[in-house]
Amino acid sequence: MAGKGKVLLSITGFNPQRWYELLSAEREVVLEPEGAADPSIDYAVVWKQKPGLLAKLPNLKAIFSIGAGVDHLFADPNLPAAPIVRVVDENLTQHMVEYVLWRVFDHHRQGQLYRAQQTKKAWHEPPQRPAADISVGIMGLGNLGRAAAEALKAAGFRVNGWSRRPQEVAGVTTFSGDAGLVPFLNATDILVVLLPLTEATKGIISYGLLKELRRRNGLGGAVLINAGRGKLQCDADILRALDDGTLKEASLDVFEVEPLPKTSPMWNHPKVFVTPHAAATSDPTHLVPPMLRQMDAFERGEPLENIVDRTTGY
Ligand code: NDP
Ligand code: OXD
Repeated sequence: MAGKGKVLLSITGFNPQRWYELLSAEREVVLEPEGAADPSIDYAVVWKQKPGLLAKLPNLKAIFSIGAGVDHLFADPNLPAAPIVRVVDENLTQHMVEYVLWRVFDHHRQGQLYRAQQTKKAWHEPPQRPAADISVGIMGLGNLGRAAAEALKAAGFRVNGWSRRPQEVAGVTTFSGDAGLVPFLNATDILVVLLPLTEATKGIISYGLLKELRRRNGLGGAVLINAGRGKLQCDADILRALDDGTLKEASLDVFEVEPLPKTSPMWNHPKVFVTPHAAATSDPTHLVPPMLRQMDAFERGEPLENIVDRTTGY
């Protein structure tokens, strides 16, 4: 470990033990609340760190988010200027692709209806449509959105994608920017949200946006799947859209407030499928080795990879 930079580990909301064990196999690691203002700390590995914590580290060289999203970092008004590295990893991407395929297929194959029928012991076969009749639209064509789009295409769906800048994905109809949003929604039956939370995307999933989705397919209504961030959506708008038929169903992995309060009507809503921000869990077994490799490379003078652009916030 001699000559290797020291790491501060600060994880809020779940157990840091495994991260600690894997990081400390190769480097000296201090677990917050130890390490406050320690001048010998070079790197911070964080999830929802306490505001102001990182600004007190005088020699911080890089910040590693243990997730793909970095809005948790920007929630700190005193975030220091050190480069931020986010997760881009095959294992995390595979988890997200599985979640998206699972939820799209469940809505497409009417899982909610069959679960309700089963409770009533009802033997009824509703009409079935092929995947090729359904357009799935993905908001966010980044690392996760692109992989989900490719998997959905391979599964037989028509796929649309929307991003900030124009993007190309083979076999996917792409739209971009403000001008592309309504045409994208008008061509989409099942909306999958894989956007980062930024100033520009906060609250984007509004009632008005959901109204623009297409409703002419064999699903009996439009569907929303959000695995991006909860603050992209307005929970009350989604409930309104479900209750007046603007939306047929929703699968929500993320919520404006997490954990989802016990009083939320989402829990018992017959048209909502809830998962607890579990679409793609960060697994330290897969994510620590590339972090350690990046620290080693950085100390050899090589550039860091997957750095967040502070001007766009993702
Ligand atoms: P990327 O940064 O790779 O991709 C982000 C995509 O969103 C890009 O296509 C980008 O456009 C697009 N985008 C950003 N801002 C806008 C905007 N204002 N208008 C239109 N498009 C926009 O992120 P990832 O794919 O790696 O991750 C996406 C998000 O998924 C994360 O930020 C995180 O919030 C969430 N996530 C959720 C998990 C869960 O378990 N629920 C797990 C992991 C991640 P462009 O291509 O033009 O840059
Ligand atoms: C992430 C997450 O951003 O787990 O990786 O939400």
